[in-house]
Amino acid sequence: MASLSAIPIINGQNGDSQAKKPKLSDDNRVTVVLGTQWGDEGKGKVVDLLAAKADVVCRCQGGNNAGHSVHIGEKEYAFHLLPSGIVNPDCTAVIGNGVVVHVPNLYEEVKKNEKHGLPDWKNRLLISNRAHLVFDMHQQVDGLQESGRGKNLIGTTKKGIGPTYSSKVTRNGLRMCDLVGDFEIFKAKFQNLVDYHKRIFPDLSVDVESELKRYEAYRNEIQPLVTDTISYLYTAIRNGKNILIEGAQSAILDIDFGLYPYVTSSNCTAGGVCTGLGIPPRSIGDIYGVVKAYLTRVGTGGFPTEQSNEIGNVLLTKGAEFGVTTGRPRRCGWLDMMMLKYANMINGFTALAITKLDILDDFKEIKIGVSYHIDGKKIETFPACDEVLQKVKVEYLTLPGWETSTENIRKFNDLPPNAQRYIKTIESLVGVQVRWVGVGKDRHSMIEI
Ligand code: 2SA
Ligand code: GDP
Ligand code: MG
Repeated sequence: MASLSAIPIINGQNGDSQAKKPKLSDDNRVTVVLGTQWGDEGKGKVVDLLAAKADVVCRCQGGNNAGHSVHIGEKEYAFHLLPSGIVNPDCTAVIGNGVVVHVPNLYEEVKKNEKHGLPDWKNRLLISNRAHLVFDMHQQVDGLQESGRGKNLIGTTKKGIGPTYSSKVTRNGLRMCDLVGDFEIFKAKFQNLVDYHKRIFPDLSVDVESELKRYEAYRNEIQPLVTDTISYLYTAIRNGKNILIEGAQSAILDIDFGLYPYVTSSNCTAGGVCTGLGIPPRSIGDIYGVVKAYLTRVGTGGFPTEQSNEIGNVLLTKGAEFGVTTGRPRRCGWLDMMMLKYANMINGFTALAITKLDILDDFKEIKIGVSYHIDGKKIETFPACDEVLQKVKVEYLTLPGWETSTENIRKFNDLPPNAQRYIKTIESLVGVQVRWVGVGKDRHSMIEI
């Protein structure tokens, strides 16, 4: 039997090795920012705020269906695949194994943001060798599937997200490690994927040769960025680095917890952080839920608090509620507590950030949906089926508005009393403290409580 002294010390926790190595930390916890509704809550803005203190910022799921905006003075960034925190020049950005990456779209995004002044991204971006590749073929299939759904269309972004996660689960998808590995094997796997899709979609047109040429060129460019992000993050956590995770889409769009089938194809809730980055659950620390002060949805499906009227128009226009990726107008309505409580059950938020309070500035009255009823009976849990959600009647709590601008306010106590009351009502209904309140799109338009 080996003596104890012969066993190598991996953690550097005794003797000389401790003096030479950085202080290792087993209790360092990552911070997570997640959407609580149907997306577009302003996660990008909250991530930008927290990234000021982060060393590493990560995306764990989704792809370039996401659209996260960051406004810094005159500069406007729209991020789809890049973590928004990349705006901080001291941050390393990680695209995790749970993300699906369309390589040409990634380069388009990088180039666009470079023009807006994104500094030195090449030395600060790491992409998981396990991340799956989205091909144009997947985007075509996304469109073909949508057009085949008739009036039951999901309203996807047509970025090929669902078809790529399907390939992943079918186990014939291609990953970053294939792209930067033996290209002959990549070619064979790609041909196999094309053949598979052509059997299902005979109308699909794929120019295999030119696609392969295109990817052969990208291969050299992307190679230095592709790495084992799991061991990178393991080391970063143990070295006490400040790590921030940026969720994309949201709880009610989650493939398991959202209103299936009107969902995206990834886990946008806390579990997706662990599986999408290879981080152990015990390394998760604060989970901040981002809540828009009202509610929006892009895509089809039920929306009990939707306001298809003048109220909805005001929210759409004043809130500039248009898709960051597709430009589609978003459907608008009042805040929904059934939804927020459900999102909190799944994610266990440590605090909330409420954004876009300023968009409610002109309303005389503001409503919050507090319970659902079907045939006069109160429903205790959030429905699993969209068909049920479409039937519910909403009971509202009506609060007085504040009818004055909150845009330049930077302290909670300076907010009009009715605005404070609105925030405190949300806090007590969800049962989670509100830590930030957004009153404008700029980085500085945030009140910390
Ligand atoms: P997909 O493309 O397969 O993920 O679409 C499935 C559903 O998920 C919704 N989805 C989103 N909802 C809100 N915002 C998203 N990002 C963009 C933005 C959307 C845009 O930031 O504005 O530009 O239209 C997003 N991505 C996916 C989608 O509407 C479907 O309901
Ligand atoms: P994300 O997908 O959650 O990052 O959100 P989006 O970027 O898709 O949409 C949120 C929009 O609201 C963006 O245009 C933000 O700049 C904007 N925004 C975020 N917070 C606030 C706020 O407190 N007030 C106002 N007026 N706009 C905000
Ligand atoms: Mg968005």
